[in-house]
Amino acid sequence: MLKKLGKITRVKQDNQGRNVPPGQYVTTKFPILTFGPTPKIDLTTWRFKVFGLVEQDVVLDWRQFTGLPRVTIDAEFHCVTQWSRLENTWEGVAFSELMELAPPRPKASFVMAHCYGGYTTNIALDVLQDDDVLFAYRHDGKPLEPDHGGPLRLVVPKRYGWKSAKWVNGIELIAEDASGFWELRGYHMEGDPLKEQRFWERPI
Ligand SMILES: Nc1nc2c(c(=O)[nH]1)N[C@H]1C(S)=C(S)[C@@H](COP(=O)(O)O)O[C@H]1N2
Ligand SMILES: [Mo]
Repeated sequence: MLKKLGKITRVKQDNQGRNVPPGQYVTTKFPILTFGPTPKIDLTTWRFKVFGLVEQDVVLDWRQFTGLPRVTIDAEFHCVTQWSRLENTWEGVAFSELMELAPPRPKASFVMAHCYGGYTTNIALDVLQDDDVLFAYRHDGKPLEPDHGGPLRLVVPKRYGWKSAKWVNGIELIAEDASGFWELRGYHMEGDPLKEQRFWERPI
């Protein structure tokens, strides 16, 4: 039995039989979840940098970035505040494309994503090497809206939404895991929705 809760429905599977991670509610809306204001970004000065433990640093401007091969990915989006938006079509550049331009050095095991506005988040490199991870500039057939991270955001479908860094302007490859913005404030280092890795486990 599905229990109706206003416009959202608490489900183990949605009405098309898709599995929903534990503790999540399905919504077809696309809420905006941001700490702080949406940064104003000028595409003429926009830059994206791959740095840290890579064979060579790479800096791309908007024309160069959008000139990279484009991929389209259908993916679920799960926010730690418990909403899941199951149908999203993202278009952009595969994470692996950037790793071909700036190959990771052997010691690189984690990535810190950096954003306009100062937000950061950490993700294991092997998670990002999954073929559903991309830097997206379009969502559901339209240019990505500024409030949703436009011009460019990271999308990591197999992690809670806070790992999908909006207004991303760089990725730093690092050897040891380190906490990003929310991870410093109690969010889980890995954030796998299927394992309900929401917050730190702390003794009471
Ligand atoms: N730069 C930046 N990226 C961010 C955030 C943020 O506050 N700043 N919030 C995160 C959180 S908690 C979630 S759930 C998703 C929400 O994306 P949306 O606003 O497009 O729904 O963005 C993530 N990326
Ligand atoms: Mo979130």
